[in-house]
Amino acid sequence: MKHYEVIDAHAGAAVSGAEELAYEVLVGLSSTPKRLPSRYFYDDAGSALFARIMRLPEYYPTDCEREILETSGAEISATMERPFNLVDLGAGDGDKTLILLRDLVARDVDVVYVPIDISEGAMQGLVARIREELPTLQVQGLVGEYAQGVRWLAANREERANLILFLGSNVGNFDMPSARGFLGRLWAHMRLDDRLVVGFDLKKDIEKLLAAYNDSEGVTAQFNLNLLHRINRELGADFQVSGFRHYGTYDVKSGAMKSYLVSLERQEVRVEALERSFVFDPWEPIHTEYSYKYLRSDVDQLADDSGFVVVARHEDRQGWFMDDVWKPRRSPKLGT
Ligand code: AVJ
Repeated sequence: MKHYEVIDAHAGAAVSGAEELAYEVLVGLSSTPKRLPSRYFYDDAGSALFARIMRLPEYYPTDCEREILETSGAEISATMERPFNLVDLGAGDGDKTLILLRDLVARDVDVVYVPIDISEGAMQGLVARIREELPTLQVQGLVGEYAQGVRWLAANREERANLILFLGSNVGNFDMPSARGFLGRLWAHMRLDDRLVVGFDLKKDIEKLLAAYNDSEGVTAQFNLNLLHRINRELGADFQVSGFRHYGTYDVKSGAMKSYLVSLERQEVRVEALERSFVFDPWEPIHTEYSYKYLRSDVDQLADDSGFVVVARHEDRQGWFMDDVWKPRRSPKLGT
């Protein structure tokens, strides 16, 4: 295996990235209420904005998870037999994973780092940073969606065990049925000696949640609005981005932070790639993101329902965030 290979997992796919985005925009903007999928936040510009969000004082999840990994990272990687792969789903800038990687390299553990991210720019940045900081570490970066990460697991099952990271409460973007569906698919492709680390943002003071998703510098607003810039760029649309406002709200019943883009006026937006227009009424919302918050009992239930046993649970001092270590609950008769 080459040291710094970056594979474009979308190459050779039946449908191009632009066609998929066009399809999602067609379906989402034709729906009532209108919606757009949050995974399209993460083009190179959006990933750079999210890296800024992670450094905002109000965005507590990153600080909490960093504290957890600094305190318990060695214990988490010690759950693995060696050698192993560290598979990082939605690695982003890899800043938090580097806490684990520095420790593994210092202890000379035989580990291959497999970051997976949909932003090519984020992946190039991450690989360059590792080359600089940890030049002996083997890295195989994949540019693609989570599904490509699952495919990678399936294709490499015979090789080594995997410590799979799904950090940052990325799982919170899924509603409950989709979370069970995705984790269940991971379960089906895991070896019995694989371990999954899932980051969950816990339910807390609603004022803290609202501040984290409506930051005072307006970076989260830019991040949300970038979705419209992206559709303008990639699909030849003519969204007047200044005619929309970011709105982040907490839904107590479902336990989710929900992000919207609200149209401030009546407008008609042409999407050239779709050869059609969409009308927005004044104050009409587009729902763009869920970020679910969990009770510890919700997490127990989710693990059980998607085929896992909780083997360890690590929280920050404030009890705001938690990294859970799960193993697949499955008879060896089903295969390793
Ligand atoms: C990267 C999905 C975990 O939901 O908290 C941050 C993205 N959105 N601020 C989250 C996000 C608005 C973030 N995740």
